[in-house]
Parts: sequence; C-alpha cells; structure tokens
Amino acid sequence: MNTPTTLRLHHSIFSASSQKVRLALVEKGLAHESVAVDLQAGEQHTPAYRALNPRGVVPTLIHGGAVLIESAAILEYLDDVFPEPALRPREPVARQRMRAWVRRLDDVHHPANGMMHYAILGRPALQALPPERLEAMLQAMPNRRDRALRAAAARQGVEAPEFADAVRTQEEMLDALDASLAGHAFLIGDEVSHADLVALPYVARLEQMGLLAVIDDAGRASLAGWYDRMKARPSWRETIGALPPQVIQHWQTLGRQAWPAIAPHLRRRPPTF
Ligand SMILES: N[C@@H](CCC(=O)N[C@@H](CS)C(=O)NCC(=O)O)C(=O)O
Repeated sequence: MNTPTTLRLHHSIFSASSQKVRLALVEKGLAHESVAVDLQAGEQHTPAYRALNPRGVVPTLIHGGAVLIESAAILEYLDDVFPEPALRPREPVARQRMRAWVRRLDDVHHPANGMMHYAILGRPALQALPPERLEAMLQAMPNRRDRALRAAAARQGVEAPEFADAVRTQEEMLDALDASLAGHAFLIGDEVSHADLVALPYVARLEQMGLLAVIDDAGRASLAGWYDRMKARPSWRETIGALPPQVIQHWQTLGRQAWPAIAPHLRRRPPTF
C-alpha cells in the first residue's frame, strides 16, 4: 500500500546512477517500491516521467510527496532522513573528501562510463534502429553533452575520439581509487560511505565488459581487495550482483571483442590484453 512515507524508486536495473541509490537503500535496510524505467524503449522521455525528472534520466525517488532527483543528492537525503546506519563520516574533513569523490565520479567518470557502455555494449541496438528512430532518440535527450556522447557512440563506436578519452578517464579512475584505498578498507577510512557506493557501479561495469584484468592483472591490488569486500556485502548481492547472468555474459563477449580497440589507450596494459 502506498503510504505517505513509502519510498518509490523509478530506476533501471542496468543504470549505474540507479544502482548507487539501490545500494544505499539496501545498506540502510530501507524497503522501497520499484518502478522500472525501460531506457532502451525511451520511457525516460515520456511526458509523465519527464514531469518527474526533466533531464530524462534515472533514478528518481519519490518520498512523502517529494520528487527527488540526482543520485548524489538522493544519497544525502537518505542519510538526512534515515540517519542510521550512517553512510557519511561524521568528521568534517572526511565528509568533505567523501563529497569530493562523489562529485568527481558523477561529473568526470559517469560520462566516460556511459561512453564506454554505449560504444561497446549499446551500439548494436543503436545501429539496429532505423535512422529516423535513432535521430529522434538523440533529439529527445535534453542534455547536450549526453546527446553528443551518445551520437558519437552510435555513429563511430570505439573509433570515436571520445571513446579513447573515456578509456583513459576510466583508467585514471582506477589509479585514483587504488591510491586512495592503500591502507584503508574503504575509500574514506574504515567504514563504507557514499564514495564507495558511487564508485562501485563503474568498477563493476568494467568487469561486466570483460575488463577485470585492468584491476586484477594490472597491479591495482588495493582496488582489487576493495572490490572483493564490496562484493561480499548484501547490498551488492541484491543489486548489481543480481543482474541477469545471460546479459552479463553477452556484455563480456562484446567487451572482449573490443579489447583491440581498448588496449592502445591503456597506460598500464595487463599481460592478458
Ligand atoms: N547525475 C545524474 C545522472 C543520471 C543518468 O545519467 N542516468 C542515466 C542512466 S545511468 C540515464 O538515465 N540515461 C538516460 C538515457 O540513456 O537516455 C544522477 O546521478 O542521477
């Protein structure tokens, strides 16, 4: 039953931004109603959904009549309203560092992750669209940067200059994560925080693209240990770990086919590449 305090999440199980919020909901033990938004079918652009989220993106959380957008701001809201267990460090410097990570991941690594995703995994479906459908889909995207990256992924795929840039950007993310995790269990000390929940979907997407070697075999041992710790948590099992295995297998096949286009852009190429 829908009570004023029901949490209702509009999301896609494959979306990194949605996964961030779902990870936090599980970490906090918060039950919620789930409304699936089919991004491939363009449901994010229906007038009803765009009235909730004008940027036409997932996730959107509805709580007590409030419509909440932007995953990072939603995570802050959840901690404000449901303080325990806390997913933010109390100490101000640690909290600032956490927010800096969240900002960096959202601003810099989210678009790079999307570029890799659509150039490698989403392109077959984009190319199968009649040209006028593809154009309509691109035009429906209100954010100009998102639209330009999606167009490059659809038209040039792994040959796009934006793809090379995305691979380099994601390798920088791996290095920065690995450096921050040296000597710590989690990104901000010894407790899980928003920073870990926001980083996890992007690291997982690399594994889902068959690129785990860039973590395990490229000498990023602190990151590899963190990834194992994050995967041992119930929040992983109930969200990213529960994605359909046949989809992941298909993605890994597409990812391996893209290796020759990825490898030249890597600074630290694992021996298996
Ligand atoms: N900054 C936003 C980004 C949301 C976002 O980009 N969501 C993607 C999925 S991860 C989306 O809905 N894309 C719509 C599309 O592909 O048309 C947030 O964190 O909520």
